[in-house]
Amino acid sequence: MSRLVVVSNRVADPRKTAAGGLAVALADVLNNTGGMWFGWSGKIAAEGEAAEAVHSQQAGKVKLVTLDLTQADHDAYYLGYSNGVLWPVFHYRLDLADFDAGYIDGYRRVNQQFARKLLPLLKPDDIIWVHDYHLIPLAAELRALGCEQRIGFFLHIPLPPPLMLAAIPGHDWLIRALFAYDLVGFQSQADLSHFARYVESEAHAQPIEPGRWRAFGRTVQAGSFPIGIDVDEFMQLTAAPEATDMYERMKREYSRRKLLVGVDRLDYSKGLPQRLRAFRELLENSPETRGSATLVQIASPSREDVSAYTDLLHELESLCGSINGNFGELDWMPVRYIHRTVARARLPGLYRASRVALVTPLRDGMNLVAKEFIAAQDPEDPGVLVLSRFAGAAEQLPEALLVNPYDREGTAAAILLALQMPLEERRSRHEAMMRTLRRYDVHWWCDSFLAGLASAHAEEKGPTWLRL
Ligand code: GDG
Repeated sequence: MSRLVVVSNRVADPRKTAAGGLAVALADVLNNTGGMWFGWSGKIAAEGEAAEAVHSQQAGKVKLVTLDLTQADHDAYYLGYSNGVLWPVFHYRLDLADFDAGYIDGYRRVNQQFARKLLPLLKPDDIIWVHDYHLIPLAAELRALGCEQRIGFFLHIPLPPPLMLAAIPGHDWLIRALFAYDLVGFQSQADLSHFARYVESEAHAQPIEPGRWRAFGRTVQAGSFPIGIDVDEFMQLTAAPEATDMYERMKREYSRRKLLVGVDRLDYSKGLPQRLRAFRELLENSPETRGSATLVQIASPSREDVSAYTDLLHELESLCGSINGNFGELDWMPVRYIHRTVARARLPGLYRASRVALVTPLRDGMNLVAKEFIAAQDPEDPGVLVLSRFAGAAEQLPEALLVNPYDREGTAAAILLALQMPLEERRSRHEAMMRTLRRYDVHWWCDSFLAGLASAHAEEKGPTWLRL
């Protein structure tokens, strides 16, 4: 069996659990198959020291290989281009993008550095799976160095419509680079259709058959592979002592209340201020919820070195303060806002103790919290998922209460419906969503992507890629 080489911006030890979609999703897969995981160490090389060395470490069956970045490369590649351009634009936030011309050079430089360091570590029949927006040009850089192995790419975040993509200076270069992969995977049909429209209209690619295009002397296959969770593992985690302890404590503490839960990285794509305003609207217009509905909002710290996040942090603190100030009673606080990471083992207990989950991103590739919440429920008395129609998960979970997070009144009305939903309806919606979660779990995601990659034709390698 071919060795799997995973490449992503950050590398996580698959034996440990961590906050963050990719680490959670890949841990299991890598553990079971063995292989290599290559990426940035998270460290900045000391001033004047070239970031040339690679660090290698064995984690069970998996080899972890990392490299350091210089401060300048980190600033341009990570903060600048990845998180200052691609993250906002791909989440439809052109207003937050900083198109500083220097960033794209740093982005390309780091991708070249990754390619140079990875190439000598590869075996001829390796299968390489590159993850996410930080590394879009990696295959093109590897091909330019003569790499002929199969390479797949999965985009964890959404792909915006063609005209929005076209706002990025150098967008043609970026999308052309995707043609160096044998298979490109997206989270949803919507993202795939944006790709199809872009390559046909902007790159004049020729459709060969559904999901297959030819341009720049190469053929690329693309498909929708919605990421799932490990349902069995999450259910086991739900039944484990830490989660049951958490569940019991929350049930005891909130025995007279109805608990709502939100668990997100603190990020503007997650729609947190809009969610809090919808919750305030609920308290204002549905007095029966006062003294009862309690929102526990976990906002785990993330990328706080990016300036847009500081504004968001202040906005959230001020919104929570004003809701609690205006509606709180001596014995009831409407919002519990926690700006810390909660231990993963405790999360399922929190989910299970909650009647409603608010998963209301303005745009999200998939959103695994929605799936974790469903998996943690008691099937006999399950909670209700209020889900943004702009999360990739909405395509798969029509049985959730789908909302437009920009519509404050509509979202508040859906939250009320969720709080009042009869048991029978809660059960039938939950049952339908569990069927989907089981069928399209993380193993399905991994197996179907890798099967697609194995059957994708690696055609016309080489010279075309010498000039990107
Ligand atoms: C990207 C895409 C896509 C959150 N807070 C805590 C915590 N978490 C865990 C959750 C969940 C994960 O982090 C978050 O995953 P999401 O899918 O919601 O979102 P992103 O981090 O933005 O991930 C996303 C994903 O990639 C996978 O492809 O779904 O659309 O944006 O697992 O449980 N975990 C712990 N403490 C916390 O406070 N332990």
